[in-house]
Amino acid sequence: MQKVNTVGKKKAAPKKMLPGPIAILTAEKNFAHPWIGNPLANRMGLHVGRILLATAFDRFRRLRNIPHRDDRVWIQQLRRDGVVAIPDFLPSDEFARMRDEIVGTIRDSFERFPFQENTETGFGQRKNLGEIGFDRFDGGTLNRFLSLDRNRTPASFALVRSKRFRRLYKTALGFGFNPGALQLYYTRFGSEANHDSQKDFHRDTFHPTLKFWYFVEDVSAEDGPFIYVPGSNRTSSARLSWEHRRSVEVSARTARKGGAFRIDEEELNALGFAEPRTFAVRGNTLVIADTYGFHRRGDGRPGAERFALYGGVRRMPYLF
Ligand SMILES: O=C(O)CCC(=O)C(=O)O
Ligand SMILES: [Fe+2]
Repeated sequence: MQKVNTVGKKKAAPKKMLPGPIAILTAEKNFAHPWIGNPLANRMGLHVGRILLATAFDRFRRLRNIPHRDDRVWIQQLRRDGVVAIPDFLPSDEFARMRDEIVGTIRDSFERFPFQENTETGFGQRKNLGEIGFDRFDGGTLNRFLSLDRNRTPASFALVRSKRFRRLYKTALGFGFNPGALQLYYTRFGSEANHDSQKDFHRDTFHPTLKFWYFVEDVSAEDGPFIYVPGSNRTSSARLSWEHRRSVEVSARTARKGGAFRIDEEELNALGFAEPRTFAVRGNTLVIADTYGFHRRGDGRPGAERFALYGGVRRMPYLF
């Protein structure tokens, strides 16, 4: 019989937060921070002010980062909708190499670090996998991140340093990025008996920022595709009122403060957005999303898998 290991129950140590008011000028989003989550300051519009200032910085960054003509349609779509899917991103021979490397490296990692059932609820703690990466659960969903390495993953290592990729991602992000922050990303869906809160609509943070997934295997509707509400990256007055209401509510709480606000579908409708778009995509598709817009992880059947090259570079809101 197969032995099922379990990840321990211990909660992750809270991330260190910058002390004092300086945090207001950083990407800090956690309302547990005494300044960020100050109830009076938020009633008076601190949170909304941070959003408006971040939006102004973003506008300026866009003006400075004019897309190359080959990237223009994608960047325009990304800026307008907050999301874009670029199909057939690589020529077929390069794609085949990437797929073999990414799927192979991820499968090999399970030889060395087998799948372990999870007993924690919510956003789990990181579990290191030697020098190669780490696992983290969202409820029943396993996220495995593996670092890129010149020898172990030469094709991925080279892709994220290639001229075309760097140009596209830099223009999208608004400034240079550290390719060392990009990883292989494997997602394995589990049972909803242990709810995955990434499957609830939310926005990650209060300012425009990007994540990308270059999927190397098809992601069907049953494989838990990424879902995004087009246009929800834009800051309307209705959105600002919602943000204000939520900031006041979250500041008043004593627990579960966080900073990645959840939203239900009724509220999304009330904000007047278009229908959410589901990114069931073919392998060789690059999906880029501004996760200030509302999104969620689709409902994958248990055992469904996604294989991707991934970047979640959190942009500093008040830098050019
Ligand atoms: O895995 C996904 O499809 C999206 C999860 C998510 O919400 C995120 O990465 O911010
Ligand atoms: Fe998210």
